[in-house]
Formats: sequence, structure tokens, C-alpha cells
Amino acid sequence: MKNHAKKFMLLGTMISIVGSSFSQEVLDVNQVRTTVFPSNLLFWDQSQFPTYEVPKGSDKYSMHTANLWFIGKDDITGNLHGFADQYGAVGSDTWTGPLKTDGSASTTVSMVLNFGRVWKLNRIDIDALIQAQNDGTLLSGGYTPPIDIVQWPANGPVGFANNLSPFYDKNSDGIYNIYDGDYPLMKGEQMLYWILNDSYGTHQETNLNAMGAEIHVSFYACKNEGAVGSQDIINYTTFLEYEIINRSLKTYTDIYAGFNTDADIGYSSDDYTGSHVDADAFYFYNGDDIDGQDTIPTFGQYGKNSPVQSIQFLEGREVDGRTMSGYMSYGNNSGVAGNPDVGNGQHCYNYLRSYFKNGASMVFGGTGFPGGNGATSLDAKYMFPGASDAAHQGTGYVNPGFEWKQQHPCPSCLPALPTDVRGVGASGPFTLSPGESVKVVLGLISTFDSTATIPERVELNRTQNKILRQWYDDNALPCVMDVLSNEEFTLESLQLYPNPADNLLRITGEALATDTEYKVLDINGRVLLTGKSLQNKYVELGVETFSPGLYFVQLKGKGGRMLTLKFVKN
Ligand SMILES: [Ca+2]
Ligand SMILES: [Ca+2]
Ligand SMILES: [Ca+2]
Ligand SMILES: [Ca+2]
Repeated sequence: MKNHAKKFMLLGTMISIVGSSFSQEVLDVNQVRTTVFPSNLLFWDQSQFPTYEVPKGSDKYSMHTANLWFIGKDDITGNLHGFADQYGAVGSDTWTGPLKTDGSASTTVSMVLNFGRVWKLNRIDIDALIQAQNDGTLLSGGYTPPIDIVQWPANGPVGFANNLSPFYDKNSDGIYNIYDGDYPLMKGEQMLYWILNDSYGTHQETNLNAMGAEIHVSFYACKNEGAVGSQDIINYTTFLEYEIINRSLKTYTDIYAGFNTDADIGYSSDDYTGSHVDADAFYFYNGDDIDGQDTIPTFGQYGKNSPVQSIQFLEGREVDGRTMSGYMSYGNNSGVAGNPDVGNGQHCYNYLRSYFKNGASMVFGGTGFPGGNGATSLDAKYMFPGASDAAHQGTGYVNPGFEWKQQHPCPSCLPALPTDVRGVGASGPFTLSPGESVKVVLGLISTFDSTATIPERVELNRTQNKILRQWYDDNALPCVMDVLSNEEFTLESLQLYPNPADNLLRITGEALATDTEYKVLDINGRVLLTGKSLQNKYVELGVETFSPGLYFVQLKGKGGRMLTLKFVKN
């Protein structure tokens, strides 16, 4: 574990702002367990220790800290606005709660206090609520809804946005009321939700001007207990969704949204990093065979079975066909390629654009620093892309002539020494007008394979990122992601037969609407068939050409509720 003495100051600072309501929640539905505070400082306990535990219960942690960075230029003055929290050494760039919609982008102390919390939703609780709404036990008092469902921040008070957190609005009156049949819309099996802004105070972390940004954060995961083959990826993955809304009257240009990460794979001082350009991801892995200071790992160190931890831009602003526009790694030191100086937002903005602290562009080769051993003169956007940038997008479509990795800085270079690496993946540039918003969705995969070498694990992680992207784009994740419902549309209400099937398969049920959309997927999440149910309310699938094995049928009912049925082809 690293000891960041400076980190201890943070909690005191935050408490003075949000008082006793500074709460925490745990995401723990699959093989990842992590504690989250309502802040922009993720994956650590806000004082010293990491919290991104994977596998769950192992007491080993693949990441130590992470933050959303978001910086752009005022289109009139050219001044930088935005936020880039790190460890909160002297203060913060972000606070809890939404902002007023009158253009002032301001808030009040009581709003900051009221939103000093994380809401936690479990899908089984939403299903139970819907059940209780249907059978009358909600109204009769026979069912007590969880407090986070009752207090779901769907509607802001006067002066703030009426629609904050998403909900199913049964009577379409714009007002969240579970007694009217409304319920929170969540993703995954379990979801944590909180709201931040960058306007309440002075940006002590960067000295940047406030942007007037309101940030809705959803952090969710799902699970697949019967996972087959690559489906198991989902049990080691979490999703972070940011919706960033410009509540100011300014237009910002040249914005980059980035994810700053200090991933210590277990022991912090023996790691490497790199980017999977063709998967819009960056990653961290152990730089030697044994995670730990010595050959015998001690507490909190992975030893031989270390994971590759990646962060993928599943959604961002696509530029030049990529949702991740760059990846820049930096070291845990104060040098020109080290930690951004506290109070210097320009350093963070440089890293978001693949420039060093002094404004020099990253170049391909060596450490990426111009003039260094092994460095070429080609400007580069992605640090250590390995074989993942076959089109050479990172170097302006110019072929640099070799594969650049941290363990292979140049054809004649010795490998770099593993160390404490950090990095920022970014998406941009783009513009936000007043009231406009942008969505950034990250997929965080931890890849384990004790039978593979570490370089093989890196390639497996790259493949897994491509699979996750495909599932995500096809809305075909191998788990139930959406709880959106017409109340009778349940698994119990449907019949699928014969199962196993030879040629024809039929799905019937009263709940099947005329235009229920369906998709048939194989175990790798590839979509094989799509269509809609017919007038007489059944789905008939011709599966005679399918290879023997397990398949899934996803049905999307009224209100968007997704159900997944399984069948076996003989
Ligand atoms: Ca309503
Ligand atoms: Ca690190
Ligand atoms: Ca390590
Ligand atoms: Ca080691």
C-alpha cells in the first residue's frame, strides 16, 4: 500500500462542506467490490487504502484511485474551465448536487448537503417494488420500499432541473411517485448513483475556472452466474456512466473528457501500462512475473496471478472513428512527465491532449518524451499502443516502423523498469453549448488467466475489450441490464419450447405484445437473428442451421423491459 500523507487532509475538507451526510456505498454484485463516496475521487477510502477489490473477497486491489477530468475553453476568452480532481490534496474541484437552471449554474449549501450521498439500487428491489405496485401490497402497507427507492432524486426542487435521475413515469405527469406506479430506471444488477457539480466553490485542485457542469454518475455492474466461455468477462466488469451537462450560459470548445487512473496492480511499484487503440481502451498490468516487492508476495499483492486492468471508452464523443482520442501515462514524481502540479489545471489539460506538462507533444518511442533514448520525431496520441494501432491513427497515419510498448521502448532499447504508473485516457475534442450535455460510458475489465503469460494476458484483455464493445453496441450484454417494465412482462409469463430444439422454436405467452422485439445471440454475444413478434403474439425461430450449443433470446417488451431466455440447440 502507498502512504499518501497528503490524502488525509481531504476528509476534513469534505466534512466541512457536506457535514455528517457524507455517506458511502458498496458496489459488490459480481467479482468486483468497491466502496464509493459521493465524490470525484473513486476506488479508495479517501484516506489511504485502495478499495477496487477483485476478485471479491481476495483483499487484493487492481486500482488505487481514479477521477473524471473535464476541461475546455470559453469560446470568447479562450480561458480554461473545468475540473480535474486527483487526490484532493488541498481541496476539491467538485461538490455534490445539481445546479440551478437559470444560467447562474449556482447552488445552495442545503442542496450540497442533501446530495452528499450515494443512492444504491438493486434490481431485485425494483422487481419487488413493481410486484408490490401490481398486487396492492405497496398501497396496503404490506410492502415497505427501500429508502433509496423512496428518496430517488428524480425531481429537482424549484430552480433546479425537474428531471434529474431517470425513472419510469407511469402516468406521464413528470412527477416521481411510486404510489402512481413509477419506479427508478437502473442499469445492471446493482447501480450506485450520485450527482456532482463543479460550481459550488473555488477549484483548489487545479485553480481552473468553474465550467458550470452538473455531473450525473451511474456506477453499475451485472453478473451471469451460469456464464459460459467469454460471458464470464461480465463478472469481472463494472460500468461507469457520466452525463455531464453545461448549466452555464457559456459555450465551451476544445473540451476533453478524460479518466485519470492510478491503477496499482496490487503492489504499486512494479507495473506497466499501455493502450489498446483498436479497442478505445487503456490498461495496466504487472511489469514483472510476481506482483510484489520480492518473489514471495505479501499482504495485498497478487503474486503470480496478477490481472490486467483496463478502462474502455464504450461511449464518448467519437472523433476520427475513435471514442478514445488519446492515452498519456505519467509517473509518480514531480518531473515534466510526472504528477500534474497541484493547482495547475494546464498540466491536466496537456495530459488530456497527449502533451507533457511543459507543452511538448508526446512522440512515438522511448518514454514518449521528445529527444529521449529511443524516441522518434513523430508526434503520438497513444502511449505504448503495441500492435493495436495497425492504421497508425496515433501518429497521423504514418507508420513508425516498430511496435512501441513499455517493455519494448524501441528496437534497440532495454525494457523500462516497472514502476508506479498512472495515466489519463481521453475523449475529444468537442463543444458544449449552454444546456447541452455529453455522455461518457466506461467499461472497466479485470482480466485474469493464471495459465497465460503476462503478455498473453494483455492480448486477452484486448480481445475482451473488443467483445465487451460489441456486446455493448449490440445491446447484447450476457446479463440482464435494464429494468424497465410493463408489469406483466416476466419470464414466468412466457413459454419457450421445445427446449432443446432441433429446427423450430416457439415463444408464446399472453404478455407477448404484437411488436415485441427479439434477438437471438450465441454465447459470444453475436446476434444471429432479430425480428418482432407477430399479430397472434408468438415468436417463431428457425434454428436448423445453428451449431449445437447454448443460445439466448432477448425480448424487449413494452416500456423497454428486457428479458433473456436460454435454449439449447441439439
Ligand atoms: Ca408520475
Ligand atoms: Ca500506479
Ligand atoms: Ca503491481
Ligand atoms: Ca514484482
